[in-house]
Amino acid sequence: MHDANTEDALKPSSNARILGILGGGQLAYFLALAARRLGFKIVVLSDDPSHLCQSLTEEPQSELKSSRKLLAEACELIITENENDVAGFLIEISKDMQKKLRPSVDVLTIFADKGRQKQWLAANGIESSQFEMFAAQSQDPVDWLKQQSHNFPRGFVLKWTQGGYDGRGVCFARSAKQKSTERKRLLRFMDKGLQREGEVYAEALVDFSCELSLVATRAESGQIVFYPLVLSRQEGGVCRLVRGPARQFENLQGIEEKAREIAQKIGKESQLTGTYAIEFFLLKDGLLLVNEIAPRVHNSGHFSLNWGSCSQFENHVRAISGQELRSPEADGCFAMLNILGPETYLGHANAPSLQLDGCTLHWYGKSQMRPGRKMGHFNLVAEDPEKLMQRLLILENALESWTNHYVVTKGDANADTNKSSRSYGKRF
Ligand code: AIR
Repeated sequence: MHDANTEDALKPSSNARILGILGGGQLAYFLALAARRLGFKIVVLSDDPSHLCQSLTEEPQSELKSSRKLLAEACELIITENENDVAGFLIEISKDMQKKLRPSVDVLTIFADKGRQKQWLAANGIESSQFEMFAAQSQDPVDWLKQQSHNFPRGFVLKWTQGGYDGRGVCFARSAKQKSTERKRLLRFMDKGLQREGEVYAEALVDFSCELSLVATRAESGQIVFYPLVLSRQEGGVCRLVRGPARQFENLQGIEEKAREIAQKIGKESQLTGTYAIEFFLLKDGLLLVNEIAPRVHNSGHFSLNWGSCSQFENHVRAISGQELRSPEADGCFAMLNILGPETYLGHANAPSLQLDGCTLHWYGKSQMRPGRKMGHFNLVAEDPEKLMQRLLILENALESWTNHYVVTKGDANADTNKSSRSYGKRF
């Protein structure tokens, strides 16, 4: 990824503080860009030599390149863009070096593991859906699955505690009565999760009226700023669209206040430093359940790159480096539409081109497009929800044409183009 307009004139001074970022995807890129603006030098602790932050990092000496441990030594502070790498990284580095991590190792240990996260929520009296851990040492998986059908007669979701994101590591068991093929599918999923050195749990399928997300940033001093509560639409476990502030689109009396209270409690009880995101289910009776917490910047906060005075990325860097946070409030409303690889295409892709008022494209420049892969996103702003929805319709149509081009380009007569375009053709 290279954004010539924003990266220019960002050369840090020779004695600048060095910030290490664990991971090198789009979240790392936006973090690196914000940190460079705040005067940091960036070192990316990624095993991927073609990570997305190359234009923003200091070229490390070649002997350092091979070792994340050596790179980490050079950093004053270390942040992570992606909890999947955390456990392995902690093993690589000394206890002393672990002190450089923000949020702290204790916080990452709770929230980087979805099972621990559920247990922590329950222990702290924060409502989330019911769940049951699978004890691989002592329980038979078939018996356990049968038991879950009784525990959750309306269906359940199996989740890996580690290694899941963007729809990976999640498996729906919709029918309580498992036929043998269904059971095999669930057992295969459990097996894969256990092979990843994590655990597996079942959680109740929730009949929600909508999905909401709240991004907040907490400083070490306890100062906290909230981004507006947003409505999110997930497709196949992947975030597709975010709209906000949610209160401008739906009648959600008291819900934003409740979400902020929960966020405040999570931040305070865990002593979390930095930006974090909480995904919620809003039930039909008005109950707000925490779905998942990400102890980092999040896709549902990408709108803040073009709405408000301080992005989730900048506030994250401010928080972890002891700077005062900036309030992100602004007028108007916004949407964020993810650009996902279509189901039938694998290969190179060019950015979509579109001229639309209030619309900004963020194209990540990934070398390969894969089904469901996040290739970029559009941010859209408007004065009011009506105007926003008009623009969103135009944007959505443009994205559908772009997607169809890749479906057709593949030249596969059997490609299920209808299926692919249908998933892009949803109206919001
Ligand atoms: N990411 C991390 N957790 C969830 C998401 N979406 C971001 C991170 C990570 C990148 O997605 O920035 O590095 C991985 O994207 P991909 O397309 O390589 O799987």
